[in-house]
Amino acid sequence: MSKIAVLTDSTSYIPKELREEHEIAMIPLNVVFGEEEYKEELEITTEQFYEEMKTKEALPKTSQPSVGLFEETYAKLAEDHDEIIVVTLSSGISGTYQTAVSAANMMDGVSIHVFDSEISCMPQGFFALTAARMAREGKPSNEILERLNAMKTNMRAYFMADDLSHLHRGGRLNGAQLFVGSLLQIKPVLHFENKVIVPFEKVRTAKKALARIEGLLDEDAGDNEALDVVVIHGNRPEKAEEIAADLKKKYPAANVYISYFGPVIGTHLGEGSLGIGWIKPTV
Ligand code: MYR
Repeated sequence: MSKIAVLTDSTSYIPKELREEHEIAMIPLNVVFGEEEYKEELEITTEQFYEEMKTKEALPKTSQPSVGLFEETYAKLAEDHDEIIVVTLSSGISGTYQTAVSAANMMDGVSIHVFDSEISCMPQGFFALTAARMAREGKPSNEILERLNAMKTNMRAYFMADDLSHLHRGGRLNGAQLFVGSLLQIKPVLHFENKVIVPFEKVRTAKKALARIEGLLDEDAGDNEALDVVVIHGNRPEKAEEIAADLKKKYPAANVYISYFGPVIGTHLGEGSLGIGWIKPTV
């Protein structure tokens, strides 16, 4: 039986204990303040990042892992695995997927499958967790990849940024011409379409945006309560706890997780952002 490792990039923000429990390897993206580059999770924590964002003059930037770091990580995993499944954030918002593929093409003696999650954050993590569970059950890589592809149909994530200018500045907001002149006054509900971020609906206040996202979850959940749901926050742990507690009451059979927008995604969404992601069981 082929031994399969699962590797994901840091932007899946799977809480550390859960990631370690499932033996998912992680490769970090970088956040850059002026001349200083930090590997997120390893060299800068999420708390430190939001603190620095408030105090540093230069706004942060982000960068993908280098080909060299991918090669090193693959080589290490290849010491005790025959195959590697790599789950990356959407290729529409980062070059990470392409770099993972280029590095994979340079490796011999290990079979590497790079999967573009077409999303990011903990919804990306749901793909990695499924791959890890199936690998542990001894499923072959083709079956795992088939399941991951099927999951894409059922994956949903809606989010909002408290200050849209970060997304705009980083060039990751498509369809923003709809909002020219009012970027700071509106709180549109955002989502991924064809791998990129687009506004889903124009909403004026954060309260209405959150209510709309919860409404979308409600419509989609129907009677099917066995969902995996995640509340994702940009340095708003209390608010996330409050939303998660409400969701647990509403959907008692659901697995409700709390995750966060870490440094790299926080650079593009800014502090105060909120999102909810979910996936229905996929057969
Ligand atoms: C890079 O420099 O390669 C990383 C670029 C990351 C762009 C992030 C844009 C915001 C993504 C929001 C995801 C929300 C998912 C629920």
